[in-house]
Amino acid sequence: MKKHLFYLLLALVMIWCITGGCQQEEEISALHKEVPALAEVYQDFFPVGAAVNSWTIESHKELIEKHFNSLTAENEMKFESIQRSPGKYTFERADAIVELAEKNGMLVRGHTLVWHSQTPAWVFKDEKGRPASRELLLKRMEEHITTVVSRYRGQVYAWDVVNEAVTDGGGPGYLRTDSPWYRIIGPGYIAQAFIFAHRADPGAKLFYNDYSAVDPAKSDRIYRLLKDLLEQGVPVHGVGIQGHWDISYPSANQVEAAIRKYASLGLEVQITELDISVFPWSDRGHLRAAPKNRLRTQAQRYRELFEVFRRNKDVVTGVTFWGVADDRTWKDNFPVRGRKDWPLVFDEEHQPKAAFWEIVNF
Ligand code: HXH
Repeated sequence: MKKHLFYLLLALVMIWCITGGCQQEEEISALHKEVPALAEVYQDFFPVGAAVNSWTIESHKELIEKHFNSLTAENEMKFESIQRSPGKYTFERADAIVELAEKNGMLVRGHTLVWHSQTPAWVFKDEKGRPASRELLLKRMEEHITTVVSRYRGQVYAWDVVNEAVTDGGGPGYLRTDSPWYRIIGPGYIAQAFIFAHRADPGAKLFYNDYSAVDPAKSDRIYRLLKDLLEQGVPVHGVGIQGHWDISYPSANQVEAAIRKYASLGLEVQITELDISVFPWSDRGHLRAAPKNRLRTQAQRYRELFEVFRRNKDVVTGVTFWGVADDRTWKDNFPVRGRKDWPLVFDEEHQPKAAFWEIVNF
């Protein structure tokens, strides 16, 4: 009886196989293999990067190793991660990211040295808890930059030396005045940071990085800052356009105009933190799943933006996504805490989305 059942099963499997059942399996796995590697598709244009963290270098390893040839640490190289308390440097998490990059022959962008955010409060205070003097803060800036940039000399090829120093408007000047770096050192803090970084690694490309960098008014202010720095002979080599965008902003033309404007200063341009939210900025609603129509729109936005990046490959020297796949993105907590977003080109199951196919088929 058992024997009969066995032969019946065997026959069924054979019939299934002859009629193409197992072949279909093969086709599905072949289809899987046919997902092209993003960085290979873009090899004649620019490196394609992703922001990673201590968790995603394990959980998203397969996607990272297949698709990207540049990595940025999402948090692990920020001041608060590397020097949480005075003189106590912790490099383990940053090192792990650099190691993964080296193992795979990938570039590393360093993010970030001088920023008003994610910097411990002690940096701006003296031993007695009073505001630090200009001299003390400059000394600390020099020490931090020299230590971090020297450690990764020859491994980190580009640094976001200063992040988000330009104002969103309102005041008279073009610099953000609510930064303790500005308040204590004065406007010269930016030039100083670039000079210290250049001394520590003369071979590294040094970037100024900011958000809303394609907004006409803010890009005027960023342009003025960069022009001033260049006229003073400060070693600045490029501008990072963060690229935290959404399905209705900004237009491709606006992005292209900003790229050409920065490039007219003789600077390189990189898109350093790209993601495209399915929520327009003013939309504070929640969604349980990613709606098909918004994902279609998102895919079109990705297509037109990558057309701009490719067309400007003479000056666009890198494009980095701020994350790997939709299951883990900072957008789940910004600008609305705890709201799921789907801003990247790989979905929550690590599969390519419509947006992925739009940027690889051109
Ligand atoms: C980036 N800032 C940082 O460069 C990166 O290090 C971080 O991991 C994620 C994003 C983007 C950002 C900038 C300003 C901001 C919030 C996020 O604050 C705003 C407040 C009001 C209106 C607009 C921005």
